[in-house]
Amino acid sequence: MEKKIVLITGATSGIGEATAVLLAQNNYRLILCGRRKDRLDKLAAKLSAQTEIKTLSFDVREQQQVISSIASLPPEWKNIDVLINNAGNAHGLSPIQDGNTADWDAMIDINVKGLLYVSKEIMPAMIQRKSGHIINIGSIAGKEVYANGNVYCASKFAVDAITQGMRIDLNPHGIKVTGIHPGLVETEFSLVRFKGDADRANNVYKGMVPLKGEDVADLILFSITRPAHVALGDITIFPTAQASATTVKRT
Ligand code: NDP
Ligand code: 8X3
Repeated sequence: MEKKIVLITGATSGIGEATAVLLAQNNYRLILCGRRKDRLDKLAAKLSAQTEIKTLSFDVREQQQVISSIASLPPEWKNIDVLINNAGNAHGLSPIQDGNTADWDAMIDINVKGLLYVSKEIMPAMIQRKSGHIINIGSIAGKEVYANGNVYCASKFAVDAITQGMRIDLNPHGIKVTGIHPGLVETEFSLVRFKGDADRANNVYKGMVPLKGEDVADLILFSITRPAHVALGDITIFPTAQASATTVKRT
């Protein structure tokens, strides 16, 4: 059987990178995306012994970059079977009245509009072929609002709504849509949220064992390997120490 093609956004770090590594081991052809070209090149060099890799370096906020990058794929890479909308981050953690508008713009532009821009370029070919699978990485922050999470939570609630909307609108076209909503995963996420403050970032995972990117990658692999008639809808994944956005057992 022909190898499936998977496009992963945010493949330069964390959940996206772990997913790229796992899917390369499982015989998928990969299109790896992110802004940091040096990291994409390094990852492609590491994985190309296992599978065929393409890299696309673009900013999901810039619709023209998204359009031209995806249009630049050669014909043999255009039939994307699985789209993993993973690129995203939190920027800041403050009461809404103290929020930084540049952070608000970043979260809405990347987590929401970026996901839409990428999906818009990939859905038409899936619709034409009457098959495909879109995985949107939401968050527990898209299920529960927590103190100071305000706009990040709003962006992930939007991802949840878009995921549900995609599932309904793409249903006539035979396309699966899965929302994966992780709790605490130790990646570069907190370092980005706290603008490089490593002490503050490490504190998020203090006294508990968080998920690793690999744990979410496992779930993604499980989701895309179900039989044709089985579609996973929404899945929340927590570390064992976590029971809700704010209930975390720490030693
Ligand atoms: P990381 O910071 O480790 O990875 C974020 C990825 O997103 C990077 O590859 C980054 O690539 C990419 N990205 C960020 N901004 C842009 C942009 N403007 N254009 C293109 N790519 C971009 O974090 P995670 O792996 O943890 O995050 C992945 C997803 O998981 C996010 O959507 C996040 O919200 C979600 N999530 C994370 C949780 C956690 O606790 N870590 C929990 C729940 C959900 P580059 O900088 O090279 O562009
Ligand atoms: C990331 C999980 O709880 O830090 O989406 O918002 S949380």
